[in-house]
Amino acid sequence: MADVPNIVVLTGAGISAESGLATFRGPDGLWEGHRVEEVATPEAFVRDSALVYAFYDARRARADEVEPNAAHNALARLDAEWPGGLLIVTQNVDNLHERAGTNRLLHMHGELNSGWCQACDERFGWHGPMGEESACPVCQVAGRVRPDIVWFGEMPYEMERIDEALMNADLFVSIGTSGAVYPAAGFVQTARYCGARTIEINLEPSQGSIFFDERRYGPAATLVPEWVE
Ligand code: BV8
Repeated sequence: MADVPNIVVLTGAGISAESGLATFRGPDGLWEGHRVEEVATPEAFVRDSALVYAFYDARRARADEVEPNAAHNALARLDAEWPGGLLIVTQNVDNLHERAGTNRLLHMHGELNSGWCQACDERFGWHGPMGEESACPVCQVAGRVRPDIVWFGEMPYEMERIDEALMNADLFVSIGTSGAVYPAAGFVQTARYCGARTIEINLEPSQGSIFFDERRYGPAATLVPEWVE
């Protein structure tokens, strides 16, 4: 529909904070003393796979204990009702957007509830703990299953699809992200360069706040429903 604006929304850990999931770089941002950049890497997985498996097991279990909040629910309403183009790109690996009912969704950094077999290269749903003894449900090989998560130094998923959406966006809204991690942190510049209006909704100014036309600071569970309405 030509006259209805196309929207791209980027979400980060801040949208899940009010559901009770820890963010990466806030006061609670360390996991057992480790920064996410130290644990979420292929090198860390080779060096100490038990630590990396435990990191994701803990987050997978925690994500199952919490519920989507008003911000996730507002985006699901937008998804259901918006007649124009809409793509919600999340950096988050939890499934709170899906559980709120959002369909036009893309996990650019992978998902906690997905596994990836390094023997047969298949991906599949995964629930519960994952470890060195885990067997691939497709090829049955044990000991080659890893979290289906995009680690630092790895290429995020579906970048062509994201770039296409950013180039066609009339509105780009960033919610709950510090703007610390690329390429996600550069999306606002691409959208702006291609003519989109840009809005930042966050608890505090992100590292890219200067690139936004409009900035709304406060909790996502309050500000996102206000923006969607
Ligand atoms: C790649 C999965 C290339 C893991 C993640 C130097 C300069 C520039 C770039 C680089 C560089 N050195 C290295 C790089 C590249 C690197 C990068 O950007 N590093 C950073 C640290 C400098 N990027 C990569 O490696 C990426 N890949 O570049 O590949 C390539 C090219 C060709 C071929 C192959 C490869 C891959 C990056 C993906 C890494 N994986 N996640 C996991 O989740 O375990 S990133 C990780 O950080 C999470 O996914 C998280 O989503 C992401 C970003 O964090 P945020 O979501 O923003 O969370 P954060 O805690 O930081 O902020 C939360 C915000 O919410 C805060 O601002 C806070 O104020 C706000 N908030 C809190 N509460 C609320 C709230 N807001 C509203 N309401 C609230 N209640």
